[in-house]
Amino acid sequence: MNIGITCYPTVGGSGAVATELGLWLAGRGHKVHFITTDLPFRLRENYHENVYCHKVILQSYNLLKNPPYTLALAVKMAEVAQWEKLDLLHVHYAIPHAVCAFLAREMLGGALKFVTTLHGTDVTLIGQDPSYTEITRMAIERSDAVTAVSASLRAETYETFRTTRPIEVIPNFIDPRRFHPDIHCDHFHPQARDGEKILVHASNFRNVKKVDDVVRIFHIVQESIPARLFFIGEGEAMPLVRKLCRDFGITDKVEFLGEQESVACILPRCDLFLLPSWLESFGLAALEAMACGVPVVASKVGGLPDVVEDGVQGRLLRPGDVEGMAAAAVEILDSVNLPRYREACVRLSRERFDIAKIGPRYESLYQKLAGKP
Ligand code: GMT
Repeated sequence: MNIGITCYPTVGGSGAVATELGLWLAGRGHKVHFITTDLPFRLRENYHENVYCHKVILQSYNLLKNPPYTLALAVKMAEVAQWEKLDLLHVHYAIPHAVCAFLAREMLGGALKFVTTLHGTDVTLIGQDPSYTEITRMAIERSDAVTAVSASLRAETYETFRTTRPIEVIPNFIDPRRFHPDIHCDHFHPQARDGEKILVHASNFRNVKKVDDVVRIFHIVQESIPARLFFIGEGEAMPLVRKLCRDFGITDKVEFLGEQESVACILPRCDLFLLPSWLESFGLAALEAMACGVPVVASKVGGLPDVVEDGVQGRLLRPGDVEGMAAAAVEILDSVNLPRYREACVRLSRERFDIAKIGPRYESLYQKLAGKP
């Protein structure tokens, strides 16, 4: 099949899912056309057979304050659909991508099918802003198929948008050939010093991730065991995070690695992943850590209970319960417990979330929509 994919190319879970899925589909022999403003971040490393990238060019004019992304993307979608004879278009993150796909289909007189995958804040945060609710509801209802990454996100979509549109839950996934505990990378991978345990957090540092609590948790943990904290990513919460590290006097124990192309090279060296978010529709970053044998301490919110079984691959606590999360971290990092947690993480990620099991669900949805066997 010829499959179009639109996602945000910047660092983020929805872009990671879109790109990993595209690579898997390309490996299955489909022609995959990314339609984005930039190369998606996980595509930047190599040349990939069957993968094509169509860049959306944003023209700016004096009259306009911002270049109209939505229109430029819709036009590009229609153009690529026609030229490349797309069987369908799969858009990741409803705002504004589902609206753009709807416009593209209108431009083509209905000759384009599109699937919308809901990822998280497109429903739980931005979608609930009254300025966007109605248009997002329209785009969801007019999609040819809608998927959500967790049952909790599906339930919230029904509640927020009062839609009766069938929504299929297709969970996120990992490729165990890329995310596993024994990966050996040639390039930079920081190490622990003198038997320290490594705690890690990776995200786009938006306020919803509650990264300041990562610092608070780490501050308590390092008082009882030798430990280091790795931060992977960048974003709006960074100034507060750095300030807290200074206030606690722990800057020498915290490494800011910034945005990294290959988290799969860093995670296997870590001992515990912290994700104390306010909201998390799935928690792909936690799943990727688990696939690398790293247990998780996270908030009991959204889709995280589907990814982490409390007490088995890690612990889930109330968001904001810094002391509880720190105590859970110390318990997991105890050398008597850690191997059991590590082993459970790898097992569950492979049993339930291997792309070889999840990818075919998207593939059969596409086949049904495109009317192709
Ligand atoms: O944070 C977002 O909503 C954006 C999105 C992204 O692109 O980073 O993250 C969401 O989608 C991921 C992939 O499906 C999920 O793993 C994240 O849990 C989800 N984030 C939230 O719900 C906060």
